[in-house]
Parts: sequence; C-alpha cells; structure tokens
Amino acid sequence: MVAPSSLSHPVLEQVGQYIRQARRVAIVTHERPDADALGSSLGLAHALRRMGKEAAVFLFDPIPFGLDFLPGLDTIVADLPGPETDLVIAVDAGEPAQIGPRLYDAICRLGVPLVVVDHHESNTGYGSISAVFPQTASTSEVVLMLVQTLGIPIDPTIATCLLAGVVFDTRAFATPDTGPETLQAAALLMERGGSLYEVMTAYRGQHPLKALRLWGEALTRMEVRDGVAWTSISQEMYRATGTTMEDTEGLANFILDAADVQISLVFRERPEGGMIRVSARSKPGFNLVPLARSFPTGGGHKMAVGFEVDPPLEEAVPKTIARLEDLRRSGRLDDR
Ligand SMILES: [Mn+2]
Repeated sequence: MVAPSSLSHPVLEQVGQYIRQARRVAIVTHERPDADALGSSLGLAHALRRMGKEAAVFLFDPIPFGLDFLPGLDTIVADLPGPETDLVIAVDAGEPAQIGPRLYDAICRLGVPLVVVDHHESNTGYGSISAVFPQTASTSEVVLMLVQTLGIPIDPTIATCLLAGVVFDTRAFATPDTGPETLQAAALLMERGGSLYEVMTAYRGQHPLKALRLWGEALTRMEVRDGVAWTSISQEMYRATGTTMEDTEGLANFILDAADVQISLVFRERPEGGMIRVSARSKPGFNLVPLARSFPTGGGHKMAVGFEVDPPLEEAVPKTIARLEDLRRSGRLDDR
C-alpha cells in the first residue's frame, strides 16, 4: 500500500536533522497525559532507540486507567532530564504551560534545542522548531510521518503505541477530522504489527464502574439551554463514589453524543481544591478555541477545549455559561 506520508514535509526533514545530530534525547508531553500523549511519546522513544539514540520519556504524572497496555511505560522517568541531554522533543503539548512549569523550566535551563511535534490548532509555536499539523487527527500520526521521514523501520512496539494515539484521539475513527490518511496510517501500523483489537479493547474499557456511578450523579444534575448542556462535579461527588478527577475523562464527549446537544461542558472541582477545570466539546460548526482563550490557561482544538475558572463552582458555572452564550450570540464561536 502507499505510505500515508510518502511525500515528506520540509519541517519534518528539519526535525530529522535535529534528531540525527542528537545522541541523548529527552521526550516530554502534556500533564495528565492521554493515549495520544503517551502513544506518541513512547512510540517516538522506541523509534529513536532503534536509531541507536538514547531516548527517554520524562513525565511525573500517573498513567491513566486502562492505558497500562502501552509498551514501554516502565521506561518512563519521573525526574528531570539531566545535563547530558542534547535534544528535547515535546509531543502533543500545545504550549509550555501544558508540559508543567517544573519540567519546562528544567528543559529551558538545559539550553539545548526544543523540537515541538504536535497537532493542536491552538499550538503557540514555541520551541526552536515547531512541527505542528493541525489537519492531522493525532500527534501519533505526525510522529508516524516523522519516523518514516527518518527511515526507521516500524516494529510492533512502535506500531501499537502510535495506533493507540490514533484510535483514542479520533474516538475510534469517529471524529470529523478522521480522514482517509488517518485510516491509511492505522492500516500501515496494523501491517507493522500494531494490535487494533488490543487498542480498541482498551478504548472501550476506559471506565471502571465507579466512574459510571460518578457520571450517573453528574448526568442527574445536568442542565440544558439552547443545545448547550453542562454539569459539574464537586469534591463531595468524588468522595461519595470513591473516584478521582481522572474518572471524569470522557464525560463531556458522552454528553455531546446526545442528539439534541450541540455543546457540552463539564466543570470539575479538583479533589485538592483550587481552580475549577472545565472541558468543553462541540459538534461540527463551532469553534470553542475563542471561549478557551478567553481564560488564562485555555487551549485545545475547535471542537475540544479545556480551561480553568476561578472557584467557587456555584459562581464559575453561571459565569462561564454566560460568557459562552455571549460569544455564541456574537458569532465568535461560528466555524464555517
Ligand atoms: Mn492529541
């Protein structure tokens, strides 16, 4: 079959130059990593090792429930990269803040090139060189293109990591940015030994029962106005169901799937307090980035954004919904 990226891109050639010149590569991604963050960073680490590089993924956060099948999780380093590092690659992180200040400051202090590989529309263009492909459904596909550019043979380990990123970021090939090239990438990864069955089983099995109980509580208190549906999760709800913030992953998408919902929002208190985290999702025709960007730490894709709002929850919710309604009325969320 035709490789999805047989036409290599100039910026990936440049990234390839940085990689060829490097010996010890540190890979970082966004905090609270998802399957694309982990799949693209681990897939890249495996590929760089195949090239004879020393490569490691640096990450402090725990691995989300259900992603423990990803090969190479045991090689993740919960520490800061040392002075022997001569290249840093950030994958799937749209801006420095998403990497986390501790890790990002350490990277900057190294004084080595920072290569950014991403697919977020909202990517700020940070780093020494920025290979951002907003049309691409997952960062894992961008890493696949990079691996092909470098001429690294794709083994089943690399393939499974990247396939996980493709499947989870496209919600199992169901997002509107899933194109023929996405399926070609997935097919290629399967040909190289990636297990679609294993990845799909993990995709369907993301939620333990206690998470479903939490979702049940959240769905009961959901409100709806003009196709906008929102709900919130309080510290008390985590306590009552024995859950953590991680168990809220996927709820905003689940609500969005309702036939009469155009935009969904989930407001979450952190178990430890502090800022309220908001996930917002939309069906095609909307661009939620202006909403996210109207808050200090917001970012994401047109139809999937995250941001933080000042507590308390009782004030954060009406304030945010009012802002969303204003932006929507003024046409600033239209995507045509
Ligand atoms: Mn991604």
